[in-house]
Amino acid sequence: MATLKETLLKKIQEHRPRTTRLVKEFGDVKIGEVTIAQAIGGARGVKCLVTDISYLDPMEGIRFRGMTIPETFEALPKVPGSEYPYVEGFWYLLLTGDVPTDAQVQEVVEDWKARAQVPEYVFDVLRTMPRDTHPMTMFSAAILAMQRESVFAKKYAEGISKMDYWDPMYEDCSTLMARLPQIAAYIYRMKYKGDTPIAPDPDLDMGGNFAHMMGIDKPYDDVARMYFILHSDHESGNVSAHTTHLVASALSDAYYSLSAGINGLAGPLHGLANQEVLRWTQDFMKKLGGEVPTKEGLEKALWDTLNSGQVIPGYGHAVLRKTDPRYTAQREFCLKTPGLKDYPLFQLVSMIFEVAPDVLQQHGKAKNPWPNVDAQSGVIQWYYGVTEYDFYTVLFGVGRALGVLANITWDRALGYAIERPKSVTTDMLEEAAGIK
Ligand code: FCX
Repeated sequence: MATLKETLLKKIQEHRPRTTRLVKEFGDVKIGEVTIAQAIGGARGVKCLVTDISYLDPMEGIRFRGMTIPETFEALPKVPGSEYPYVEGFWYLLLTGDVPTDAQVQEVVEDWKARAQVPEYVFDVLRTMPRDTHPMTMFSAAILAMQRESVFAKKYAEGISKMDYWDPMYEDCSTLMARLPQIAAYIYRMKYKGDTPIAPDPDLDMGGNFAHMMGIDKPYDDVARMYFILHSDHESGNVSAHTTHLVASALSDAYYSLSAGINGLAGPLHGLANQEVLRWTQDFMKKLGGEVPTKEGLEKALWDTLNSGQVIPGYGHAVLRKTDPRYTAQREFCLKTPGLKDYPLFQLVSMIFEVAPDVLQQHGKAKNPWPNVDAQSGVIQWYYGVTEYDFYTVLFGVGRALGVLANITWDRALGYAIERPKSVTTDMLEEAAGIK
């Protein structure tokens, strides 16, 4: 059996001529144009990134390597006793585009175990930080602290061929993936559970081990597997993916790049929205003395939020124009899980789903009035006892690492250039508009 790395090399060698040909023979072909609104408006919709790891259709939602979320869950080998697949197998899929066999999944499981030992100094760094530091700051700092271990940085300094950049990048990315779950769980137990970290169990898969290190019983292992896969990738233009790609384009290694991407994920318009959703929902329930509100009461609360100039967290999207299938997958998990289905917080989240799209449509600003992934994630975590919503974006970050690290491995394999878009001045825009 070819190893994952051998398979990846074969795929890279097959793919390279396609990229080279496109640049050499068709480099002048236009795939879009840029308007003034796009230049000022966050490059929304500007087609200037290439990735084959995932594609986001505005109406259909995400496809990982061509597969929808239900197809992905269906196709990948499952952890024994679980309905959900190995995260390790999903990593294989993202990197190669192939659904792995059981044996191929086991190779990744073993490889990650061999790399999983988090160096002691990372814990020292975390312990030095004031305990009220945001867990995303801790997570990002822990990743950055490990930069001294980068194989890519070492090989680059030694003078490696461009054609081989992907190899040490793959090494760093695999090591990061193997260590992130323990770092995340350590932060959680140190910060919120009276400083009681739980040692990893080498017999468990990534999702199972994460649940174990969090100290939460089944089916939280399934929640972890589902959560990490759902949050992994959303093509290249979102802030965390784009930041990771941008920083890596300077040939900064995976540690620098991922740490930067995680910092972007920490913004309230991006990953932090899941924390905001829960804060908003809980505050609202608190005001009602813990009761699920009436639809009229909810509608008023939504309008109050909008009229005070705030966004409804968990709703809207820069690309999507329908309900996010990542929202749907988590909603289905709630509906089929005894206890969760009738959980008041889930009922409220479901009621927001019934009421908010109409309110947002009447409000008339958001291009997409439908829920995104963040509208559902918090309620599941809360139900299983992870009530410290500051931590939710760290969970998102462990998942997001799968996608962005697979992407930067391929970036180096295909020799994507350092990013350097061109800026213009306001005077130039006014000239282009014919008003100056
Ligand atoms: N509530 C209120 N207003 C909203 C809104 C919402 N949920 N979503 C968009 N709008 C507003 C925008 O603020 C903007 O107003 P402006 O013209 O006064 O600046 C207008 O509608 C047009 O924005 P639109 O083009 O629809 O959306 P953008 O691409 O600019 O922004 C995000 C997309 C996701 C940032 C936006 O919808 C938002 O702020 N949503 C709430 C926060 C959130 O859920 N973020 C998580 C998104 C995602 F899943 C993730 O990355 O994690």
